[in-house]
Amino acid sequence: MTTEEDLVPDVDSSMVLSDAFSVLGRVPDGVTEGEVVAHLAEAARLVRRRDIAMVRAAGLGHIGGEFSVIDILVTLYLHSMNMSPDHLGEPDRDRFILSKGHAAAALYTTLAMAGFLPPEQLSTFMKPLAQLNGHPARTKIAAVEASTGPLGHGLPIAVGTTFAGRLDGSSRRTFVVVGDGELQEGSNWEALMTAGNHRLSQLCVIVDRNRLQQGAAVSDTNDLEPLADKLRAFGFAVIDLNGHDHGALAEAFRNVPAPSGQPTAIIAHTVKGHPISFMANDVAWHHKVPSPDQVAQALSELEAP
Ligand SMILES: Cc1ncc(C[n+]2csc(CCOP(=O)(O)OP(=O)(O)O)c2C)c(N)n1
Ligand SMILES: [Mg+2]
Repeated sequence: MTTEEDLVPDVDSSMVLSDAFSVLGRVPDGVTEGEVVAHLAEAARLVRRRDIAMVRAAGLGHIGGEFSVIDILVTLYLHSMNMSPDHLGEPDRDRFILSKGHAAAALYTTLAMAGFLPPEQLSTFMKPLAQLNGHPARTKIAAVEASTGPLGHGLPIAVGTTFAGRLDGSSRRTFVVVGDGELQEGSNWEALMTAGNHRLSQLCVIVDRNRLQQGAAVSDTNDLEPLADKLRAFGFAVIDLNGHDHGALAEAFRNVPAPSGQPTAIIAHTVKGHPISFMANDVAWHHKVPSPDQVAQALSELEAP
């Protein structure tokens, strides 16, 4: 079995420059629900195109878990979160933490799509001394709230962040994305217990439920089911949805905080590697680097509809 240490970077720095990147920015106010979904779908398509080129150029990345989470990230940053590049210092703005920090390239590309990073900076991903490290660092990127990468830390930080908002008397919400394999870390369950007991209604935990972790299925490693029942027992209002459905995601995020006064948990059913035919649901693509032919095929599958 291939381990992380066995991977020798196959760097192809010309790759990233060959693919154009248009910054679509936030969904404009006052548009129809259909226009919201169309804007987010186009942004997600462009983010995936850039992401695959970045992973090819850097010779490293976690493309499977990036492609499973991109629709969630794009919906949050371009539509649902009360957060804009010009007002990062605004105390009442929403907060976001990518606990599954290995999907960093997806976060950076989404930040660029939303105007939080200059798009030119994307070509520095994983380069020596670059700010765009393999895992996000809050000391290097203004829009990054917490440094993540070691699994099991982002959700506990998000609980603290939400508590701080309550103490500040702020209406801000904190969104955190955890991987399903990541949920095997015990620290998450301490954090979930705290959030439920204290009814941290401004917290929204999104589980990227792609059913795969590194090298194996979650169910074959340390199963999470019945996950929704567990989260309910910990005091959460639980929503199950398709994590690639921008409309369903936008509606779920709009309903945070839940009227019940509980924290929200969204189990976002996703497909690792979505929507690429040869990557989808294949555990090998957790951190495999595509060959030039595979990049070409993926880009052709990601042509405009
Ligand atoms: C504490 C810790 N242990 C191991 C790793 C190595 N690692 C990186 S990603 C990953 C699998 C994570 O699976 P999951 O949370 O399901 O992520 P996704 O499927 O969304 O990529 C592992 C074991 C790590 N980053 N941190
Ligand atoms: Mg997973």
